[in-house]
Amino acid sequence: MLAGGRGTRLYDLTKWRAKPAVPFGGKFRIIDFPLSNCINSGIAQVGVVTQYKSHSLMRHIQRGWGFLRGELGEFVELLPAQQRIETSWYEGTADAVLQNLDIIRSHAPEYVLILAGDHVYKMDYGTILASHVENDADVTVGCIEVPLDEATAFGVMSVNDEFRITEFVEKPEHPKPLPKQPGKALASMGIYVFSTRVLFDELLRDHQLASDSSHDFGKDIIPSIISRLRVMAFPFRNPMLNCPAYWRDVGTIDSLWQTNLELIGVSPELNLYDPEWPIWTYQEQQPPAKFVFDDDDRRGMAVDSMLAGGCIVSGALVRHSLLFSQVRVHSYSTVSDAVIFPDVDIGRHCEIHRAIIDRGCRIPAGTKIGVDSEKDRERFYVSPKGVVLVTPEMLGQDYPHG
Ligand code: ADQ
Ligand code: ADP
Repeated sequence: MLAGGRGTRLYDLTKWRAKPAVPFGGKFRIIDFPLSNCINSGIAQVGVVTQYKSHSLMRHIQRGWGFLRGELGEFVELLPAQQRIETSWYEGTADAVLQNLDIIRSHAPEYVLILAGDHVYKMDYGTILASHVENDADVTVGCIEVPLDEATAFGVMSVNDEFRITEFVEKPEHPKPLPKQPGKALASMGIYVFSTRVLFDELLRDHQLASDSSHDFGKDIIPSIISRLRVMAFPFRNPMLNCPAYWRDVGTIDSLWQTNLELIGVSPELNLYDPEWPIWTYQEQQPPAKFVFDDDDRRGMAVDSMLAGGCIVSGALVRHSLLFSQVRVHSYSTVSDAVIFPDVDIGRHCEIHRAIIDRGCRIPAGTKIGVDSEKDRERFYVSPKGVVLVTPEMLGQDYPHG
C-alpha cells in the first residue's frame, strides 16, 4: 500500500502528517479504509510504504494494526524509505515498490495488489483479483467513471469492448470522454493487480531508464506497457444500484469537509454502521460523549451530528457537525456545519460555522470562525467553497505532541 505522498491540496492539514494519516469519519484516519478493505477481503499480508512526514501515520499503524496473527503469516508491516537498493528516498510510486522488491520476493506471491492509502471507499479486492485471473491479464487497473471536468486530476484511460486498456494518459489537460457518456471519463483509481513476474520485469526495466522516468505507475509504467502487455481495466461498480461505486479522493479541503459531513445524513452512501464491513482503527479508550446543562441551566446539545467518545458539550449547541474524540464545547457557543478533529477545546461564546478545526486547537473564548470570510482570511485558510481551515499553528499555539 502506497502511503508516502503528501497530498498538497490539503494545505496545512498535511504540513505535519501524510495524507493517509488525515483524520476521517469521526474516529478513523483515511488509511483505515483501504487497510480495512484488505482485512475484510481476506488479504492479510500488507506492506505499507511510507515516506513523507510519516510519524503520526506510523504511530497509528503500530498502535492499531498489530492485531493480525504473525504466526499465521498475517501482517501489516511498515516499509519506510530505507535506501535498500538506491541511496535515494522513494522517487515515485514505482520506485517505492522497486526498493522493496526483495521483501516482496521473500513472500513469493503469485499476484501483487498495489493500493493507495489515501482514498475512502469500501471494496472487496477479491473482485479485482478474480477479474485479473479470469481475463488472463498481466496487469489490471481499477477504474471508475468521474465527471469530465474532474478527470484532469487522474490517470484517464480508453478501453475496447473487452475492457482492455488501449490508451492511458496521466492527468491529461483535455481528458477523453467515454464514447457513450460525453460528460464522463474513465479514471484510474491508482490501484493495480500485477502478476508478480510482470511487476518485477517492468519495475527493473523502468529503473534502468533512470533519466527519462519519474518512476511512477501512472506517469511511466502503465502508459509504457499497454501496447506490449495485456492490461485490463476493472470498473468499480455498485452491482445493486448498477452505478459507479462510492469512492472518494478527499484530496482537497472542500472534499474532505463535504465527504465527512455527508456521513451524518440519514442514509449516507458510505455506511459506517455496516456490521458486514467493519472499519478497523486505533482508538484510545474514551468515556461516552456527554451533554450537560451548564451552571446557568443552559442545555448542552447536539443535533444532526456525530460525536466520538470523550466529547463534552456543556451549555452549547452543536448542529450538523462531526466531532472526533475529546472535543470540548463550552457554554454560549454554537458549532454548525463543522468538522472538529480530536482534542479540540472551544471556549465560551464562540461561533464556529463551515470549518475544519485541526487536532489540538484551543479556540479562545469569543472567537468567530466562518462568520466573516474577510476576517477569516487574515488568520486562517479559506477554501474556494468558503470552508475555513484552522490549525494550532494559525492560532499561534503549540502542537499537541511537541
Ligand atoms: P496521484 O493521486 O496524483 O495519482 P500520487 O500522488 O502518486 O498519485 O499518490 C498515489 C499514492 O502513492 C498515494 O497513496 C500516495 O500517498 C503514495 N505515494 C506518492 N508518492 C510516494 C512515494 N514517493 N513513496 C511512497 N508512496 C508514495 C494516482 C495515479 C492516477 C490515479 C490517481 C487516483 O497516478 O493515475 O488516477 O492516483 O487517485
Ligand atoms: P496527528 O494529528 O496526525 O496525530 P500529530 O499529533 O503529530 O499528528 O500532530 C497534531 C497537530 O500538530 C497537527 O495539527 C500537526 O499539524 C501539528 N504538528 C505535529 N507535529 C508538529 C511539528 N513538529 N511542528 C509543527 N506542527 C506539528
